[in-house]
Amino acid sequence: MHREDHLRVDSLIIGAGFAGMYAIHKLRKIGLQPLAFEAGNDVGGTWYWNRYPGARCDVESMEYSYSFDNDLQQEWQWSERYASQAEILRYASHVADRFDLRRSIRFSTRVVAAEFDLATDLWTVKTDRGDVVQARFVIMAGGCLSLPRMPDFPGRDSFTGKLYHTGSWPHESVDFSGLRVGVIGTGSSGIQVIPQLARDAAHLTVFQRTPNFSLPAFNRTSDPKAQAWHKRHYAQRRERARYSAGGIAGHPLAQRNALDVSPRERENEYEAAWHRGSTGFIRLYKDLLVNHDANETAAAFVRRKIQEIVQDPAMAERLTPKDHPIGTKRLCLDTDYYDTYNRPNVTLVDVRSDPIEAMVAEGLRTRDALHQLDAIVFATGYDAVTGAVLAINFCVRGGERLATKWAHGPRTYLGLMTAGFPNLFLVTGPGSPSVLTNVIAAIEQHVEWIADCISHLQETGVQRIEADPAFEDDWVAHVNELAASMLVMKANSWYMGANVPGKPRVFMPYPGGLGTYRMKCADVAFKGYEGFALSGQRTVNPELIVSV
Ligand code: NA7
Repeated sequence: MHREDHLRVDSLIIGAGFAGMYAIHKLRKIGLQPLAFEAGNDVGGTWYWNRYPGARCDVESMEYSYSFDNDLQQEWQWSERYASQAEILRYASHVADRFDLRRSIRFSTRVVAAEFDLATDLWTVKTDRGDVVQARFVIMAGGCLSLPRMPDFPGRDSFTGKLYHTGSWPHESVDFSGLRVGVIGTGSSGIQVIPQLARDAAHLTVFQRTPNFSLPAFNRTSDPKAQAWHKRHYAQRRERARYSAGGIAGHPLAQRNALDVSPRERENEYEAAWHRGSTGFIRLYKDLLVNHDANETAAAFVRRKIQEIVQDPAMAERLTPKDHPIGTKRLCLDTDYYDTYNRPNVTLVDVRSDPIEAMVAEGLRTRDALHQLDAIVFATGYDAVTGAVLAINFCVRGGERLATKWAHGPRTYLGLMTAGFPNLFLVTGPGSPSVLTNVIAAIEQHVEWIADCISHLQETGVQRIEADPAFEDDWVAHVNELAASMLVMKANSWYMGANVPGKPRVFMPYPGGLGTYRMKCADVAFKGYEGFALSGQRTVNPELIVSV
């Protein structure tokens, strides 16, 4: 038990996933003594919770890793092209050991509320274990995909079998052999877990609402020569990633429009890109994410592939996405996903034509059938981007609650701060590139900007920073305009909050690309933190800051 009562720290970090871990390291570097609260009992965030069979990153390991320390990136060896959850968690643990991060983290502790006092310029942060800590700065690093969503089907408690959610999977291994298993959801998590469960279970029933586009990952054991080459070129590769749209050096830099290329050449290029096994597929041409006809050439190619792989034409038809342009929902990478539907022990239920009506003792009842199940796996996603932020009662003493301010959708300046809530920094917040990029690259950019900003405040003796509402309005408008000019608005995606009933439909991430965004943030800092109000001279005696 580690209850902290009325401790005061210079900086408090919420979450010890990749964002929180780097924030601890970086803030220490500028002389702060941060304290972090983490709900899990170890580091890793998403990779701590998502332990479901088949969980794997869809960004190549050489890129989905920290770039801030050259020794770390040179010494760590990745065993596969796309790392498994277990390997990424080992990496997170290694980083925590290497930089001695755990001494600043209080585990198994969830932040529940945070209140800012305008009189003292301090946040008071409360946890579910009774801690009460005051902090000058709060850094929200709770992740974009960390609040699992479980649809509220009638009769959920009456089901007598086992229930799982991919986003909060048990730590002990789960044995599905001989069982009748149901999976609800065919997003990235469903697409990864389904082939694994089909192999293990006696029978697998997939409940699909929207078919998704997925490409084969062509995952493989790392080639030592390729890894050595990559390491020799890390400096250039990382720099290229930092200024790329998706934070990934290996993605193609599109030079042409799909519609300017002959159908035969395009087909050849799609075929080659398919075999490269990368979400870079959608960056092959400049117009794929902005022009419907261009997008349709790529979508049609993938639809044909699905029809080729899935042997039963009726099944193939049900698996073929038609209601959204390719890449406007997260493009999935899989291992044997479509082929899984050729197995005799797999059934696909289209819950649009045959909706789930209730959970019952024996399984799931849809309009047309009773599906008898021993276990149900919810792969139903998250209250994404804003869920973890709004799960904490952020408020200003005697003033507004963040939940009220964001009732019609999140509002931030640069995704970094929200007006009216001083000294609260968001890592990969709504309005920043976050989930549209290699998230570790986005995290590094944010944490570095925040650390530079706090450093500047410390040096100039300023104790309060907050976003100017007018700049925030302009930023929100800018993000909306960008999104409106792209095809992303044409999908009912979790980027839009469309998967959570009642959630405002707002395109949440910044779709202009990490490189462009990075330059905007740097420019704002260069101009003396343009669009932020800096105020208040330091009044708190630094000696009151307690070591943690
Ligand atoms: P996603 O991508 O949000 O996928 C959730 C899936 O669950 C999706 O197919 C949903 O269908 C389906 N779903 C959600 N609610 C229901 C109900 N009520 N009935 C039937 N089906 C439902 O979450 P993931 O965990 O797969 O992936 C999230 C991100 O994590 C991923 O993009 C990577 O970045 C890592 P829908 O499409 O909404 O019709």
